[in-house]
Parts: sequence; structure tokens; C-alpha cells
Amino acid sequence: MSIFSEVGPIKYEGPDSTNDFAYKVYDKDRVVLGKKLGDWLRLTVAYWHSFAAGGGDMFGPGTWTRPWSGNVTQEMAAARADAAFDFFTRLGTPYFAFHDADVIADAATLPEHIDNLKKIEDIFAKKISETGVKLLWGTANLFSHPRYAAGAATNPNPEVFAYAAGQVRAILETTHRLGGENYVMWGGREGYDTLLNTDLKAELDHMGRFLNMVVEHKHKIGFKGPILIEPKPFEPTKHQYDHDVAAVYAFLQKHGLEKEVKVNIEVNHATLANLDFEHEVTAAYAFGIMGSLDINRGDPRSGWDTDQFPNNAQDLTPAWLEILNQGGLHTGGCNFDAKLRRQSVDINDLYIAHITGIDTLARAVLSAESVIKQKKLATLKAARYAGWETPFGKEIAGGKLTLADLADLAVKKGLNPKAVSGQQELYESIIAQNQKV
Ligand code: XLS
Ligand code: NI
Ligand code: NI
Repeated sequence: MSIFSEVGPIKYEGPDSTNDFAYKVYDKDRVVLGKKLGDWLRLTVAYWHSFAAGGGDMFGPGTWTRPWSGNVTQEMAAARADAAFDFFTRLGTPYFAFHDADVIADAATLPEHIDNLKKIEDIFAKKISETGVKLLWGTANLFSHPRYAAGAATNPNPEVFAYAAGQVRAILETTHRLGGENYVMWGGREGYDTLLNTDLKAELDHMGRFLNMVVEHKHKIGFKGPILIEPKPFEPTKHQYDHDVAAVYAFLQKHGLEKEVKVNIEVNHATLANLDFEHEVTAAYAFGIMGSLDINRGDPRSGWDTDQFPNNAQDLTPAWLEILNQGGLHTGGCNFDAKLRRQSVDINDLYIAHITGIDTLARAVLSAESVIKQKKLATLKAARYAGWETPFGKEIAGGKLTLADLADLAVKKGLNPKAVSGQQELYESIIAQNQKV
């Protein structure tokens, strides 16, 4: 009997439902600006927090007892896969994502790791074809094992770099064979704890070399999906090299990879970087590197990565306004870091976190749709930049005038522009007034 057998498939029951185990907003077939809500969101359950973690924190060990927790054997890994796919199916989410280490029996050597991964790949392939649940992305855990304490690609020891290459080749190929739509690199410990013992330039060069090797291999095996880097400013290291979207873009340009690699943006990593999530999203589209979303929230005061499910739609509305305007996430989706709290020992807490996170996202999309349909915000913004659409504005932007030409022109025209209101209050009111149920 399944651990989830008391919970039926989660259905859409509408805003008046009082059932904790039902969607109030997420009606996956509802059409939003010509596309189904489910197709905008491409919801993805994350294996690690939901099926591999035990509830521990820095002051104590795990508190969640699950039939599949403990030292992981091959049987347990298989039981974990049964439970995970059962959960995905009952929740009705179309995708999942995982790290190699989340899904396999503990391995002592690289060949054993690769062998264990192959066994699970076979189980996953069967489950994918039975359930229709698809793989959004796979990734390698290059940060938990003690060998990676000083990083993987940025490790001072090239043997660790080589071991990481062994892990990444295996999981990239598994991701490819399982039909994965993206491959993620979260630079877990690619950073430093103190600059005193760190050769920053060498580490960044090695990280660039590693990424180039991954991209070369992806082409060699014919993997079509993008490689995604997940920016994070710090934690567990004092400084992570993939600090934020702009830092990642500069790194990609330096290594000639800006057309090859995109970003997986996590809401709370933006918060930790002292940036708004919508800033990261907007910057990624502006640079042409939008990939996927790791959709969670932090705690505004704790200052670390709590990876909780999103519960505030208004916070997410500006980002969704941009995503809808840009035509969506393409190969990306929304993966949940719906990490339960240490006291959340009840298995049903997992459902509440996901259902509420999904409804929150749906609400943000519907609110953004309402803003777009109202047209007011777009009209105000177009009027704000209208000067650049005039022949004068186009001449400046077109790049033909020198600084001296323009300076002379400003005098000749007798320019004396006056300040106009930025109307921030009105823009903010449009977001607030368009919040849906
Ligand atoms: C941790 C990261 C991790 C990645 C995948 O901060 O967010 O969960 O998403 O390695
Ligand atoms: Ni993440
Ligand atoms: Ni995170």
C-alpha cells in the first residue's frame, strides 16, 4: 500500500472549495492569453527536498521518518522512486527534476555510482512511460560529499575536477536518455570561504573550462536542451561565483558560452543577492539567457536559503508580467523547492506545501494576465518612452551622431526638458488592484 493511498488525485475545485487537498485557482486547462495555464507553468516536483531530504537543519538531524529514508540501498532507491511517481501522479504535475545523488543507492566509488545510476535510469524510464510524467531537468550533486568541500570544478585538486567530470558525464547522458528538457548546473560549492587561501582567477578559469567541456559533450551526444546555470550569491560558501544573472552573463561571455548556456533563476537566491526576483527574470530575458525557474521563497528575515513554497502571489506578479509578455519559459518550467519545515513530520504536509505553492503561482499568472488585458500599464510605459520613437530619438539611438554632434544639436534646439512624474504609485496600484482571488 502506498504511503499516499489516503490522498486521491488532487482536483481543481474552484475558489469556494474548503478542501485542503484541492486546487482553488490552478485549473490547468484554463486558457490564459491563448495558452493553457498548465503550459505556462510546466510544474515540476523536486526530488531532493521532497524525497531525499530528512528534515535536518544545522542544529539537529532529520525528523521525517519515511519508508525510504536512511542509508540508501538499491531497494530503498526503488521504493523512493515508487513513492515519488505516486506523488507526482496524485498531484497532477507534469514534470520532475532530480540530482544523481537524490535517486541512487550510496556508492563508494565512481564506477559504483555510475552503475547505480544506470539501474535507477531503467526504473525511471519505465515510470516515465507508464505515468507520462516527464523530466524537466537532471543535475549532479557536486556539493554534499566531503570530496567536494572545496568545490568541484573550482577545487584546488584536479583529481576532484576529474571525479566531477565522471559524475556529470553520467547524469547528463542519463538526462538525455530520459528525454530531459534541460540540464542544470548549480555551482553548489563553486566559490570560496576566504580569499586568503583562494586563487580566484585560476578557479574561475577552471570553472569556464569545465562548463565548456559540458557543452562540448552535450553536442557530442546530441542533447538538444539548454545547459542552465543557477545563480546564487552565497551559502554554503561565503561567496558563490554564480552570484546573480548579470555575473553569470559576464562569465558566459568571457568563456564564449553566452549563446549556449542559460539560467535557472531561484526566487530566494535573488532575495539573498539583495535583488528582486523580477529583476533577475527581466535581466535574463534582456540578455537572451532565460531558462527555467526554481520557484520558492525565503524568509524575509532569516538571511539563508529556506526554500519554502511560494505563498504570496502579489510578490510574483511583476515577474509573471514579464514572463507572459516575453512568451513564456520555452524549455523551462517551475520547479518547486517546497522544502518542509523540520517540525513538519506529517507526510500530508508535503501536499499542502505543493498545492498552496501551485495555487499561488496560478494566482500570480492570472493577476499578470489581468494587468495585460487591462492595457493600462503597457500604455503608460509606452508613453513614458515615446520620445525614443520620434525621428529625434531614433537618430540618437541609431548610433550615427557623435557626442559633439548631439551636444551642438541640444544647444541649437534650445532643449530644456522638464521632469515628469514616474508615476510609481500608479504602476504599483495597477499590480495591487489586479490581484485575483
Ligand atoms: C540550493 C539550490 C539547489 C538547486 C539544485 O540552494 O537551490 O536546490 O536548485 O541543485
Ligand atoms: Ni534551487
Ligand atoms: Ni536555493
